[in-house]
Order: sequence, then structure tokens, then C-alpha cells
Amino acid sequence: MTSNPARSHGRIFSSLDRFRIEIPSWGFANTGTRFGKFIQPAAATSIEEKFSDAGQVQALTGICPTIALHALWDFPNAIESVPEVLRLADRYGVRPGAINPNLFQDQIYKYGSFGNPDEHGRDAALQHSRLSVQVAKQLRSRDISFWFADGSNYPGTANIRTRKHLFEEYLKRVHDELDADQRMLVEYKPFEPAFYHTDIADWGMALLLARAAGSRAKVLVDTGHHYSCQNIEQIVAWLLSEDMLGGFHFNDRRYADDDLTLGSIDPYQVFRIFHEILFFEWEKGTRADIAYMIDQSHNLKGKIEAMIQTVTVAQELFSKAALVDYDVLTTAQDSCDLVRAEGCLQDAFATDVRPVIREWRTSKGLPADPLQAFRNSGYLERISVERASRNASSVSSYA
Ligand SMILES: [Mn+2]
Repeated sequence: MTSNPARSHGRIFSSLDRFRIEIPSWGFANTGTRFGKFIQPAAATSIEEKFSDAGQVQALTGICPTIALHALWDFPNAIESVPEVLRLADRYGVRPGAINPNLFQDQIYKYGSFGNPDEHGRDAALQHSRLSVQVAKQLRSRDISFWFADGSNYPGTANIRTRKHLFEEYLKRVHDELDADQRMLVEYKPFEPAFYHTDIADWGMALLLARAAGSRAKVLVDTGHHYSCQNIEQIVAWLLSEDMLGGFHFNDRRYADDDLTLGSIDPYQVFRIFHEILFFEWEKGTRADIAYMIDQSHNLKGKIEAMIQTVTVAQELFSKAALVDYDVLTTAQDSCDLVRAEGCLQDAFATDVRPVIREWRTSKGLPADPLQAFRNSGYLERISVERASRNASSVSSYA
């Protein structure tokens, strides 16, 4: 890291000035495991409440100006919902972010969406994807973010190559609908819900399919969508090198796709990912066009508190990564001075950036401690009363 305190201070400030992270609408609603949901009285029960909660996070942190929206859960009436969403964006001070189509929940997707052997399933997926692109255009959202549950559960039950070709064809058809300034993000995941083969199982498959779809398709890395021992920062470095890294879904996990809050289990991994991005930008002298997004669902932590906690941790890890001294690092790498090279990362990671972050927040007119400010605000108590009966009545629908 840089040993000059004034230089460190400047680096932290400039990294915070540029760092923005998108929060997911579904992170404010009641979600859970496949075994059940534990209902929180303050959880958002409508799109308006999701915008209201996101507005709180933005007002207190200042770095979450957009909210990712889910085509099915947030737009029950598709295009007709657009004016209402724009009104809510104005009212609560957060813009619509990435649009996430839902190609896994309807009965027609039992055997897949774009990979479905039945043309009706594929057509339903195509129609919904096109609608999502239209919604994104009207909301002036740049990214349409695709995750597919497609795959199979038993050997021999699916033609893996045929499904690959179908994905190439249908992703290209959706890509053809994009405006010049829109992007398609292709997410991957090794398993779950498919337990034998998943059609887009890793970054290489997502990369090939994105290339086949067209020039505005990029890969989306969800940190939870890897095997436990995988080196995610290496994947990030390779995608950066190929100009194919479009965005992130940040979360943390101990075992599989646990969707825990960011940095709760392995903050050094998130730091290493940020380091690869900032190191790339330093080498190239240009900013990587990456959408930083959160994709986590807290079953037990309070929704808004957990979101503020994650945003705060992301901010800390990003500014720690900005402290790596690249001149020292590259010299050490070139001369195979291993301990010195590794020490560049370790020193930056060990730096307590929190006092400077508090200073930065104050300089922006933000509360120095967003979590404490939220706890003092009375917002949680108010919405707990307002929403309690709606949330309580939702329990029966899951019984
Ligand atoms: Mn995700």
C-alpha cells in the first residue's frame, strides 16, 4: 500500500467518489430457503415499499442510486406498470437499474426456457425476454440481466449439445432487440436447481454464449455461483482481459449459493476481486465498464439493516483495494519478490479505512454512520407497524 498518509487519504476519497453499487428489490421482501420463509413485519410487500426502502439506503449511504428490478415480481402488469415505476423512482430518489427477466418460475419452464425441447416453452421465454427489453427501454435501464435455471437432473435425459445451440439461437434473438446503448448480461451457475447438468454452468460457457449473442452481451459474475474452492478473482481477471466482464452480483457464502451478506464469510476474496479490477484499470489507464450489483436475500437479518451493512462493507473493501501500490507490486512481480508482492495486498487489506470513509461521508453531507442513523431514524418502527398485518397475512399463503 501507499505509505504516504496524504496519498492514501486521496486514494480512498477518489475511490469512494466513483464507487456505486446497485441494490436488489427482492432484498427488501420476505424471502427464504426452500424449506420455508420466516416473515419479517417490516418486509416490503409492494413495489412502492421496495422503492421506499431502497430510498432509505440511498439517502443514508449516498452510493446506491439504482434498484435492480425483477420483471415478474415487480411488474405484474408488464408495460402498464412502467408509469407507476417511474413515479416511484421520482418520489423515492432511486432510479430503476438492471431488469431481471424471470425464466424459471412459470409451469411452462418445467423442462427449461431457451433450452426447452418444447418450442412453446422456448417461445414463452422469448416473449418474456422481449417484454423485459421493452420495459428496460421505457425505464431507460441499460442492463437486462439473464439467469437461467435450465438444465437436467439425471444423466441421459437431455441433449446437452442441442440445448447449447438453442441457447445460442435464442440469446441472439433477444440481443437483436436491444438498443445500441443497452446491454445483455449472461449469468452462470454450476448447479441448483438442476443437479446433473446446468446449461450455463460456468464463466466459459457464459462467455461463449455472450459472444454468440452479439457485441452488447457480457458476462455477469455472481460470487455465490462457483464451487467452494474456485479462484473467482482469476475468472474476473480473464474476463477483464477479454473485455467481457459486464457486471457482478455480490453476496457471500460458506457452502453453496447461500446469498449471505457481502464479505460476511470471506472479505479478503471480495478485496481480491476489487484488486484485480482496479489493477486492470491502472494498467490500462481506463475505467472498466462494470455494473456492481448486490444479489443477496437475507432470511433472518433485518432487510434494510442488512443492505446498509453490505453497502458499507463493499465500500470498505473497494477503498482498501484502491490502496495497493501498483508501482511496488509490479516491480515485485517482475522480480519474483513473492513476499513483497503479496505484502502489497496484505498491507492494503489490513488498513483501517473506516475513519477516512466517515470523513468522506461527512464531506458529502451524509451520516458518518449510516447504520446508526437508520436505527435512530424511526423508519423501521414506523414500517413495522404499517406493514405488520400485511406480512402476517402472507404467512398463510405459504403454509
Ligand atoms: Mn445472481
